[in-house]
Amino acid sequence: DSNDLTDVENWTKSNYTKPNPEYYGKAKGMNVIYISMESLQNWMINYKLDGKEVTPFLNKLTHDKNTFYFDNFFHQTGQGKTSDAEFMMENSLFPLPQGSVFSTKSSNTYQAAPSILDQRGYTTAALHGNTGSFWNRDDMYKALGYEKFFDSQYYDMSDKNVINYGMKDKPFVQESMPYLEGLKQPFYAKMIWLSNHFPFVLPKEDIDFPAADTGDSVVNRYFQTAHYMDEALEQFFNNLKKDGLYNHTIIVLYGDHYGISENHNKAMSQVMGQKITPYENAQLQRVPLFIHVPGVKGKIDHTYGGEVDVRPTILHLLGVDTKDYISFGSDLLSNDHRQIVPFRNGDFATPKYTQVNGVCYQNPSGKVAANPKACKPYDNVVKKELALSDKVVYGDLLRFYHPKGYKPVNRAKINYASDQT
Ligand code: GP9
Ligand code: MN
Repeated sequence: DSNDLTDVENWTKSNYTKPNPEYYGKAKGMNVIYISMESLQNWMINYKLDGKEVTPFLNKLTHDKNTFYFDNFFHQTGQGKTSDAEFMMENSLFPLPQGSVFSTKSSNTYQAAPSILDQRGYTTAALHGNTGSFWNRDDMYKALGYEKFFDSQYYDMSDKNVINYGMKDKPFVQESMPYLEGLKQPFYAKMIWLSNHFPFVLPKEDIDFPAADTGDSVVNRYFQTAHYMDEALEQFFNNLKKDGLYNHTIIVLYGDHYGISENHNKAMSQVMGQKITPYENAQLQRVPLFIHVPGVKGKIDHTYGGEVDVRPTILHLLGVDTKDYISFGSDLLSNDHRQIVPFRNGDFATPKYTQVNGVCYQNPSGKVAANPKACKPYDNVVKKELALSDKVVYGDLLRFYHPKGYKPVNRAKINYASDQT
């Protein structure tokens, strides 16, 4: 009801983080490309298997002069996995405590990043080498305001190009280039990559890295698919440099969620060289976030944050203030950024503490906090945020909310059939 919306408005207004003037609008008018790096966890960055870097391209990118690399960034997904990550990145709302928000709440009103930018003259497109109805994307993307969706109908899905859930990353990159290059600029595009997906299988001819030797074949193969994705990322960056898009495009790379579940703790303890306790498992929920911004000096940034924080970060770089939009995240580059990272189950991470299954641990020792109340203030914030975000989604509250100058998405005008474009 309208009281709920008032609570939500009050909460997000009082938690608004002012943009950092050093970065605000520094990428105004640039294109944006998001890449969902399937299942990539942050411990892979700079990890060496038998002395060999698994992700040499990304490792180099951590030091790129125009790139921000966030190494305390966590996924916040629930059962909706990849789609939950997409939901947070573009709405700055949390996904649902059960089930997939993409599957069950696509008829809601949203004020997602694509629709916000569409109204500022951006072309918006999603690219994914799998059936468009997976995770109900073909319906949800309309609600988010995507004008175009290049799904499997647009790709050559013959056997040589496909493994597991869909297109292998390298042919996906090659076939996506003409679609990206064909978009009227400025554009906002997101690509959902697939090869590094559980159970991490690749055809022999694509394997270019040794498997690990942990006795757990899933964990062993994870290094091979991650390496393959890293090579495809390098090809993609080279393509963007060749076609000239690189110099005026923000590129956001993020790991959507964990790849290795707790069922593999035994192998993971060998990989990490330590026992995987519940505390350690929570630390492993870090996923990499890279933001390449042409002309802006980047850095390795240790700020704590999560997927819900990305929308205000990117919009502020583009010079779009977010104070009129309902957001549960806060700009990672702002000096006022709130370093409390809620997990979807109500636990959380902050620079000082990690709460797991309701137990408060001290960082980085992982010892139970001496003061049993130490986590309580954060716990209150986290519970409140999740509850308010759930009210927005379950109550479809954004249909009653009218941001200044924002025109609602007109779904009837959107058609993703390949014979329509
Ligand atoms: C499938 C891809 C993988 O289209 O998004 O989904 P996941 O299982 O990671 O959610
Ligand atoms: Mn995924």
